[in-house]
Amino acid sequence: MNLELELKKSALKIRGAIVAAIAAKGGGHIGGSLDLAELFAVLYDEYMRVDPLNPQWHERDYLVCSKGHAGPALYAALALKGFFPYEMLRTLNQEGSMLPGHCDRIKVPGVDATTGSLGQGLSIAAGLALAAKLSKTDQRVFCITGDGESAEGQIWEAVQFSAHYKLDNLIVFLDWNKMQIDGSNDEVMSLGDVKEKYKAFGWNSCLIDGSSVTQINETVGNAIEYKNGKPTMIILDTIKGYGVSCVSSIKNNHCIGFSQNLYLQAKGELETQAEQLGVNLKWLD
Ligand SMILES: Cc1ncc(C[n+]2csc(CCOP(=O)(O)OP(=O)(O)O)c2C)c(N)n1
Ligand SMILES: [Mg+2]
Repeated sequence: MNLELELKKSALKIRGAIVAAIAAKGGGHIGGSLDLAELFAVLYDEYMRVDPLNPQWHERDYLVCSKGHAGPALYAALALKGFFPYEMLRTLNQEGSMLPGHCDRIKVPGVDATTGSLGQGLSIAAGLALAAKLSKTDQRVFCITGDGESAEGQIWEAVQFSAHYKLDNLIVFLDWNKMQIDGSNDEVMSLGDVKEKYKAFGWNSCLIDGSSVTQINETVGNAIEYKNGKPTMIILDTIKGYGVSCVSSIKNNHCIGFSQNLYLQAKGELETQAEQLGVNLKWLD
């Protein structure tokens, strides 16, 4: 089996599901969802020890999507893994749906933390990681943060806490897409040398290409194996809206309306990629 190809196929399916769900709603948080497709593909195909038939399994690994507006990406990955029927994605963020726009632990099978109020998820993840240590389980906790989100002071409290408690079962990703809701990070709140900042806080820290399934796969594998008493930060160099050029070329693609025209362009692009990789994408129209 060609692992790289299989992971690329999974990422493409996730991207297709994100576009399908957001198009069904007529718009949503697409930019910061699309750029996480490779990460979700690697995590759910290779590392997350979870059971779609028993989402509350006590010994599962946890994933906290601290940038809760990437709910569409997490839901896409969960639907493709069989946590709930793919067709449910059609109801994303609609009245009465069990799939709210932001990640919801109560309503959505497989979601481990309710997020959307930025800055809080890393604290939840650190608590879960400490609990796993105290319970002497080998559970791993993954957490996804945003670069704009990193302006929240609570992030840095949790960073300090995680180093203090030597949470080497905690692996955190930073979606470094350089953009937030109102513009670039450099305009709104510069992150500076974030890799060095994490090191200075006592973490392992590295920067990789967030669009490379191979780099993500190798780095996560190494982070799981490497136990030096420190939590790990993996900074993902990404492009907001990555993989669908008619979206990534929109200057502010944070949360956009999805016209039929834009949908058809996005679908066309993804279908071309699907043909190249030999994947069947499922649309919801
Ligand atoms: C505490 C809090 N403040 C403000 C917001 C509004 N908000 C939603 S998304 C967002 C930008 C987040 O930027 P980033 O973390 O870079 O995520 P990306 O847009 O790149 O996915 C903001 C400010 C929020 N959800 N929570
Ligand atoms: Mg960002």
